[in-house]
Formats: sequence, structure tokens, C-alpha cells
Amino acid sequence: MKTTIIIPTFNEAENLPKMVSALFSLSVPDLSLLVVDDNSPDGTGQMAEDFKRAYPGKVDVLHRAGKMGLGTAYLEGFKKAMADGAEAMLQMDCDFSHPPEKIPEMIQSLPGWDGVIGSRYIAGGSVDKDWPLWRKGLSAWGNFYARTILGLKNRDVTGGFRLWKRETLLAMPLNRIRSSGYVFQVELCYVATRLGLRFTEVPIYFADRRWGKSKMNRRIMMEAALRVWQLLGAYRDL
Ligand SMILES: Nc1nc2c(ncn2[C@@H]2O[C@H](COP(=O)(O)OP(=O)(O)OP(=O)(O)O)[C@@H](O)[C@H]2O)c(=O)[nH]1
Ligand SMILES: [Mg+2]
Repeated sequence: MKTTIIIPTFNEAENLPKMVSALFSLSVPDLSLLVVDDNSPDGTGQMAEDFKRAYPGKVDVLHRAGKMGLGTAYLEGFKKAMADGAEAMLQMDCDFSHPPEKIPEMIQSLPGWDGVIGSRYIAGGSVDKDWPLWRKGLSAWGNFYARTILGLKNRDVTGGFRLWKRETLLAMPLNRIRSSGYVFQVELCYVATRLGLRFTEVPIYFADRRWGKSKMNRRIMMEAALRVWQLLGAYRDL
């Protein structure tokens, strides 16, 4: 199965080389990487070009003019990966919060399901053990908030470590997705659930980023809090 890992990047120069070697040391056949870089000032995009040359046919890069958010980065990434023939697409962050070593298990779990969620909130999954209580609480609260308002059955609906079958993404009206920050993950999950698509969850340990800076900010959090309510009205027809 031709599997493309899509990684959006903004200033991940410290993480990208480590990520590329972690991914290509996995024993997964037919794996390729698509980096979607938003003109990172730290040169991540150029670095990705260098990897593209070093791993011909295995690494590709989509360059965008500036920081335009996670949501559109993934939508453009999905489109390109599908045009290039991907049969499955995996979303993940570049900061090692999503453990690359879980990818084989996610791929093995895919048959019989429309997608696989790398999950912090099922038995065996967890968030960084060194996070202060408020941070653990905020993460759990955000997930509970979205699940409850939208009536979602999956346990981790805010995480961004997910494997999709090509057919699943093709069945979804991706041109209607409007979220820009990480609430994009909730919107995808909600649309898929409205369509009756089904996901299995594989437990992951979500470690805090060790290198580079977080892109989380108050605007992205506000967007998430409000957007969840908007979603209720936006997809009544599905
Ligand atoms: N292309 C692109 N990538 C982005 C953008 N914002 C974040 N990213 C990438 O998306 C992934 C997740 O971003 P993080 O900064 O880790 O955000 P987060 O995981 O929500 O926050 P932390 O828990 O603090 O790490 C990383 O690979 C980022 O480089 C963006 O606007 N454009
Ligand atoms: Mg992160």
C-alpha cells in the first residue's frame, strides 16, 4: 500500500532531519514523505528540498508563500498526495509528539476501518508525564468539550496523528473545511462521523516537543472554542 506521510512544517529545522531518519528507518514498505512548508524563516523548506534530492521519489515538498495554518496545509497536502497516487495518508506533527514507531501498528490496523487515530485517550495512551496538571487538564478538557458538543464517539478527536484511506478522504467534502488552526482535526473527525465513517484507535504516548518552538497561541485556541459550535450548524445536510 503506497503510504504518504504528510508533515506540515513551520520552523522545524531542528526536528526535520531527525524525523526523516526516524521515518525511513521504519520497516514499512512503500513509504514516502510530503513536507508542506510555509516559507519557514529558519530554512526548513530548503532543508526539505535537500532531502528531496537525497531520497529521490521518497521525499517531496510543497512550498507555500507564508504561514497559512495547519488546516490548509493538510488540505493541499492531501490533494497532492492523492494526485501522486497515495493509497493511504498519514498526518503527523514534526516535533516528535507523535511517535514514529507507532506507524507500523497504525498501518496494520487499517484494514476493515476507514481510518486509524493515534490516541492519547484510550487504555494504554497518555500525554507527557512531565506536563503540569493544568496542561494535562487543558488537553483533556479540550477533547471532552469537542466530543460532547459534537456527540463524537471516538476518544481522541483533537489529536493530529491519523491515518486515512484514500477512499475515505475522497468521500469527504474537503472543499468545505474552513478551520485553520488545530481545530481542523476536530472538523475532519466531525465530518467523517456525520458521513458514518468509522475509525479504530491505537494508543500513543504524546510527548511534549523537545526541540523548536510551539506554534500554539491564543488566537488558535479561540478559533477552536468557537468553531466547535459553528460546526454543529455547518454540516446539517450530511
Ligand atoms: N505548514 C504549516 N505548518 C504548521 C503551521 N502551524 C504549525 N505547523 C506545524 O504543525 C505541527 C504542529 O505544530 P505545533 O507547534 O507542534 O503545535 P501543537 O502541537 O499544537 O503545539 P505544542 O503542543 O505546543 O507542540 C508542527 O509540525 C508545526 O511545524 C502552519 O501555519 N503552517
Ligand atoms: Mg506539537
